Amino acid sequence: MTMNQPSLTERPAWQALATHFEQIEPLHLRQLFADDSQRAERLSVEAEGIYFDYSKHRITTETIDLLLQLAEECGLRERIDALFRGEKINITENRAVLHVALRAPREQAIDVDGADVVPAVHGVLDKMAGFANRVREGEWTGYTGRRIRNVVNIGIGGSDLGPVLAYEALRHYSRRDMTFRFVSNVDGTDFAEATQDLDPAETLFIVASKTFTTQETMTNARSAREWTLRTLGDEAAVAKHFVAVSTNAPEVTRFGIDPANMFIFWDWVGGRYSMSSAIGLSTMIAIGPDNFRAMLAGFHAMDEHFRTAPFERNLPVLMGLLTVWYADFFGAETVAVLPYDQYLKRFPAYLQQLTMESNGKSVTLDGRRVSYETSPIYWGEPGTNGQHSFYQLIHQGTKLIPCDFLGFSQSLNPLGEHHTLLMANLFAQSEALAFGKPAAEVRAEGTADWLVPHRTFEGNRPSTTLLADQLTPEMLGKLVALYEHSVYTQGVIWNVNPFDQWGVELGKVLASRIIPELQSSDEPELRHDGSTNALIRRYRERRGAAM
Ligand code: G6Q
Repeated sequence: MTMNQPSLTERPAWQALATHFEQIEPLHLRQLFADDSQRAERLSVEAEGIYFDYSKHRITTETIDLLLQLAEECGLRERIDALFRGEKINITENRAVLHVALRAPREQAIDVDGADVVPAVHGVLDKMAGFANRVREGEWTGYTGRRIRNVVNIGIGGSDLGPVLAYEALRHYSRRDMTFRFVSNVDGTDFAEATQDLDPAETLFIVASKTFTTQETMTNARSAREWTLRTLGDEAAVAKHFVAVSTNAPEVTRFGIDPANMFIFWDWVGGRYSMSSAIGLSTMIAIGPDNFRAMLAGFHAMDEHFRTAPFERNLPVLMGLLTVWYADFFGAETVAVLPYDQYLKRFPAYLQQLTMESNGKSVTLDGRRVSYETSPIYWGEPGTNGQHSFYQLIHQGTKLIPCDFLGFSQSLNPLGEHHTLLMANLFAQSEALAFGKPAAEVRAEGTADWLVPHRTFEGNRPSTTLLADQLTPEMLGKLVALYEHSVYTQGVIWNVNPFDQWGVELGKVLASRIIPELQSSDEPELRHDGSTNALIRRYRERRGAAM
């Protein structure tokens, strides 16, 4: 299915796009809108409660037709079906990729190696719900009988960023009488600051790790156990204050966590695709099982949209293809994600892992070096803060940065005119980026000639606007699934494997070699390069130095 495909750049649609780009590149969005009074209607879609306006992109309907043709030539339809059928599309790890099964309704059947996985998914969800309710209602108590008031999720990467995003995004729906913290960094500061004001007798740790061998997570988990036992004294306290989310039962037991308090998931759930699995346990405790299920329903609705909607009205497909258009034809190196909602402040960080760990690849599925650009760099901050910081570069810098603006018609915290001002800023920014302010207009305002170039806005800077009614749990699920499937679409076009991450291995191996060199009391024999040797020596010399 994926092996020995023709190179992407040899495909007819790719070559047609290359020629077409020459015609599009000089066109200005001002002209494109002036020429077509229906452009906004023509180049916007509404699906699953999201109004997706892509009219402020440097495209025509012909661009979209060619991109859709490219998707067909790359077999996107077949590859989507392969994903949903549970085929082992993660070929370098010989695994199925079935995050969509995590949010499948009870009555659906999805087979992996001949067995339907949906009953097991719902079994875990039910177990999570039972546990979350007991904690929320104060029935699950700590070792001394006090109720749990603090939940600390210990995990990193995919076992951290999803829970953090979901907690922050859905804080409005969360238990306000409980404290939720997230520890990920092996830097002791992370653990120390997260726990310094917490009472161990009222604190539950969720150790979230698919492998249960991740150095950072296990180091933090051991420190958490010491921190707990320092106050509570008895090893038996561990069973009341620690639960695990993992695929590795033997390691969980070895750590001392009661297997009855382990919430499982499966090897067909990739870390960065795991926020709808048991990795979401902290989210479920925070927002409650009903809200969690509403979030899963949102994920599922977008999964179904991706699976069934015709490509020309398919949000993840359009989003993915536009990303390819800018990365490969305009040479845009980044995408800015700009949520006009404070609750989505961690969405850019979440998307950085989802997009860049997935498609930050330079080798095709059949092992050839790509001859085109793959994943752009994703970055961003919530509006309007970004406006007073880096937007200058987006408006007047030398780089082309396609932007995703996200906003909601209704605020969860209506407060005077705040929401009107917030949304006015969103609409103004995409308008300013697209249409700019020509020199003639600046001059006509009486600006001195020498100042005109400085105050001119070229415009023609592309953006998508995603507008929904309200940030509900369901909508969060839809938004995350939208980006997940957009990433898959990109991966299919680029013919890379979005589901492995070999690029994180080398650093781990080298760190494990360096650890004993830093620990050793004798001067170790260093066999690194000159720079690394000198850094290690200096660290060893200076770490004990008086301040
Ligand atoms: C995600 C990656 C990675 C992973 C972490 C944590 O797709 O695989 O970010 O989630 O390395 O791994 P564990 O859950 O096994 O601790």
